[in-house]
Amino acid sequence: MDKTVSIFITMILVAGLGLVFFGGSDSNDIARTATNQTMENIEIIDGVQYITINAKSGYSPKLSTAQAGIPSKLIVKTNGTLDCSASLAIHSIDYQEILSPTADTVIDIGIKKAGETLEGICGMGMYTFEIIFG
Ligand SMILES: [Cu+2]
Repeated sequence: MDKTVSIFITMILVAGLGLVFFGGSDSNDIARTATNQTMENIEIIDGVQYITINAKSGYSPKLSTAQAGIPSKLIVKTNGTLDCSASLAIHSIDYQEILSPTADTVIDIGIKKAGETLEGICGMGMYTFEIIFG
């Protein structure tokens, strides 16, 4: 994904979150619905929440909102990924791996509490992604 597009998407996501956090009680439901619609990378199968992150020239989506309180797994998809986004660290769960260039890597992240965030970062610290649980 080119930089302009990913910056644009990030801006939309940040704006959406801003609505959730700062919107009044009346607009909360609308804001939540809008946020949920952008979270096409999250799927719940048999009570397990799967959050998919694509890793290639950075991570996308850079920002996800997921459900707190249910067992969750990250699926990190590489696809011909030869850049450093294949070198992934998630410090909060002591995870650090060099991913295969093309693979779906499943990482158990456990059950998160509301308000917790999980951040992934590439080996060189230039690319990040964040998942907010609520
Ligand atoms: Cu990097």
